[in-house]
Amino acid sequence: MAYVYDDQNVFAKILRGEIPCNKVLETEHSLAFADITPQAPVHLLVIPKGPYVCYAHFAEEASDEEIVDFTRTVGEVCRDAGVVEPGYRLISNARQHGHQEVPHLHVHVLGGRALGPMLH
Ligand code: DGP
Repeated sequence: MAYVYDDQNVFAKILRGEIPCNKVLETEHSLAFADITPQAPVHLLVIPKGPYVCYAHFAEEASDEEIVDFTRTVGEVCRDAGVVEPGYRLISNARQHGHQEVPHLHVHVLGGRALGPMLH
């Protein structure tokens, strides 16, 4: 599938330093920061630095090094945020039916309260 990446999306601007973010962790290939509209006491976003629209795009085109870095960063963010126990939720909304608002792959890390059943 041909993925089209819009480099004017807000996370691309954060990566270029054009708009600020509350950074919690940065690695060679990934960045984690606080969501601007938190839905839970812990609501962080983890993004790869590369120009990937969604998870399927990332899995198809990213290098093994980027994928390992991103996967480990998500885990490290959960650990550092203190949500591994009693638990957390990872969400990655993708494209139209997934209600993705920012077209740069991101994983939401939610925790700090009981989250209830899965979304609609
Ligand atoms: P979604 O694409 O629907 O999975 O969610 C995008 C999330 O990005 C949403 O929870 C709000 C967050 N967000 C949007 N704009 C900004 C921003 O400028 N800074 C930060 N930190 N988060 C943002």
